[in-house]
Amino acid sequence: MYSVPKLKSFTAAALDKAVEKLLAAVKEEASAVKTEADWKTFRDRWMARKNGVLTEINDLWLKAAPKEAKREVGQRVNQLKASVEEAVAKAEHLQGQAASGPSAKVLSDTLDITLPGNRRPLGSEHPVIKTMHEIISVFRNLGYSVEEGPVIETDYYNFEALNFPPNHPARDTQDTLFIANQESKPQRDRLLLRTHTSPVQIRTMEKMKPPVRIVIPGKVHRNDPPDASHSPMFHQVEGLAVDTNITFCDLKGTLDHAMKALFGSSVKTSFRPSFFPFTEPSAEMMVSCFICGGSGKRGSEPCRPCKQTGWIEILGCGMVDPNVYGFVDYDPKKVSGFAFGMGADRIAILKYGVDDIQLFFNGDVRFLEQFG
Ligand code: 2NL
Repeated sequence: MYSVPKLKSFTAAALDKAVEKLLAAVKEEASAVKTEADWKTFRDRWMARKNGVLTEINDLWLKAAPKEAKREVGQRVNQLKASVEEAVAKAEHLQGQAASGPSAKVLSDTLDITLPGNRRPLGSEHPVIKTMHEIISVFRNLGYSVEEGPVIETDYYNFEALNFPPNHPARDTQDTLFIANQESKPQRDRLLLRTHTSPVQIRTMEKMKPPVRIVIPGKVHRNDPPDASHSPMFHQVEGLAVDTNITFCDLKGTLDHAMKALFGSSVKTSFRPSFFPFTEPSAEMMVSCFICGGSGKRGSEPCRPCKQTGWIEILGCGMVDPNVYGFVDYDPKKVSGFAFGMGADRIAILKYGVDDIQLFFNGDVRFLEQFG
């Protein structure tokens, strides 16, 4: 067994040799540790304050070293301490593993592989999200990219940059939910829940030069009391195309194609004049009723979704008002574009024949699991 020698010489070579012998001894003794009792003996032999090897080294090497060698000896003694501590910790770990050992663990964890597993029912995509994905995918196939943005917006992005001047009565049509206690801020910086996804189009035009082709899905909020056709939170998909020479024909062709892709190639589209502050001219697009095929009747019964008219209003659209370009540093003399917006919840209601928008948001699994 190793015992600490007195050093006759304190040269670097002599120190190296002594250190080497000591490290070899720790290694050898550590490898002999098998049980917890072995490990305790090993630890005390090397680390005990009284008569431990490290303490002896301190006395026999460091204290005995001549003044000029103390630095050198001190450094090695510190390194040795670290090595010994490491060896002791490692031996404890190995010893612990051997004692509780894989066999003991396996024995206590015996597994009956014939028992049935825990079934976790698969969820399904929410019908509104599913509808949004379908709409988005039609436009992705036309080369549009998808953008998203914040639900809590500033007055500037939700209204001002979209050509609603401060205090303009058009703002009243949006029943906006404002964040409280912001009177001290300038109006344009006040926060609100976005009433449409159009702010994301403004943000995208700020960072991207034309040509732009984007669709924006997202949640929006309005201060509407909930009923069968209203919810204070609902979903929109908006789109925007800005480039040189974009005309109303491009708008009609794009949206007619999109409706045929969504509702079937036999649907017809029809446009009628409307108003939005951010488009000029503006239109509402109607789709021939895909429930009754445009006849207004289902057998002898009146068709309810189209109110017997044979047409369903599906979205709003128009050519981007040149004033909007002024806010995003586009040149209205060089570029033109169209935009559109649709309510995803409304389209899901029509597609699935749901009679109450609240069913989408109550979280009743018996309703939601029907859309898997
Ligand atoms: C609707 C109508 C619309 C837009 C949204 C838009 C956005 C920008 C510029 C111009 Cl940045 N227009 N969006 C345009 C027309 C209609 O939505 O009924 N949505 C549910």
